[in-house]
Amino acid sequence: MKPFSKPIYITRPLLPNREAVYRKIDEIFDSQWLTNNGPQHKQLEKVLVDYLQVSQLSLVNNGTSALQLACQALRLSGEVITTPFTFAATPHVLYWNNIKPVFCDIKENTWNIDPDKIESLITPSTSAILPVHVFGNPCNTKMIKKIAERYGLKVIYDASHCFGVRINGQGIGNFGDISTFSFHATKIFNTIEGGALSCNDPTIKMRVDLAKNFGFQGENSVIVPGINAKMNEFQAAVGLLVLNIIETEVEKRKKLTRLYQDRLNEIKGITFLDKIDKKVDYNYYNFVIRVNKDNYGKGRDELYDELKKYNVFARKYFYPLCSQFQCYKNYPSSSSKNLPIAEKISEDVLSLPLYGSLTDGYVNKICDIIGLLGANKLCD
Ligand code: T4K
Repeated sequence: MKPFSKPIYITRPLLPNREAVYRKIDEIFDSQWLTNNGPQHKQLEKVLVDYLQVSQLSLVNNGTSALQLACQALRLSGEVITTPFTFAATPHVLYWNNIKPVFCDIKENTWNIDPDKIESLITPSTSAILPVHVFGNPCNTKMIKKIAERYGLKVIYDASHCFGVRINGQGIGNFGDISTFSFHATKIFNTIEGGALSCNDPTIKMRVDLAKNFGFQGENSVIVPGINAKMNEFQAAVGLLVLNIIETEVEKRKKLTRLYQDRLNEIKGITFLDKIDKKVDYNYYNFVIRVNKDNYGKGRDELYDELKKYNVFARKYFYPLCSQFQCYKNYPSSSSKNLPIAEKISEDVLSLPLYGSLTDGYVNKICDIIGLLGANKLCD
């Protein structure tokens, strides 16, 4: 089979209509208001409260800042229990807040933090749990809430992958003390770079809004040692336009996901998370497979390398585990003994290209290639 004539990346940004962007730029130029809570920012904040069905929301300049500010607003310290199967930003923000990340293993069937393993990691220094809704699959929020209440811990959900996801019709940003979102170009909803925090408590929102603007309250008073984490007007304007086309994008990705699932079901040794929990409205942000070397005939790394020869640039999210990074690998919680499932999953998973402008034809060809590389082993 011939390689694709151009590179097929893991994702492509969801871009709004170019003319609509030009009109927004005109609006911004006319207003001469470029950042610091301008009209585009105010409008995006307002419409996202409705879209995400949350009571309080603050926009910020990226998802990493959202996590940083969440730790500050909740006054976290000591140790925070989190997952090693996530993007580097999740444990790094703890480190930057002088908090020690404590890594907890994940569940084999969800790839999210395993609530049954959290309690044994709690010490007198633990101040919070920081779970990640990995790849848009919601964590077990009920069990995590129970544990947090029992031990008086805060909960921050890293919902970077979860824009628009709902559980039983309830927006994902309603769980825990704070949820954080990333609006990076590679996410399903983007503001080029950007992010947000949602919460139920207006006092927390007030703390975040102060902290993201140097701690200023009015012109002459600084009441906390804040930072600059503001979203500018151009980013907010792009967000407003992207929001108009997000539903169509989700539908397109859903159809492509179903096609991937139908096709890959035929191939021995390739599995994936089903995303068929009836209680959940998914956003189909990405599509990730798990490769079983014995059954498929090749391991994940070989498949990744071979796909490149066909111009398909899959990604090994999340490998290596955060617990294997140089800066964290000597922590007691990073030991292989503590993280057997996470270590296995991170060696087996591969994210495949998924974005609305990908065609059925491309997905079919990617599946044909995967079938071919697995030595034509079809399911019985
Ligand atoms: N928490 C979690 C769980 C996260 O996953 C992330 C970010 C964060 C927190 C932090 O949020 P931010 O501070 O980033 O808002 C990408 C993204 O940069 C990162 O946002 C994301 N997670 C992570 C999972 O993926 P890279 O370094 O792998 O991206 P990169 O530049 O290799 O791009 C991937 C592919 O996307 C490219 O091969 C091609 C395509 N692409 C990318 C960009 C930037 C485009 O087609 N156009 C583009 O403009 O981290």
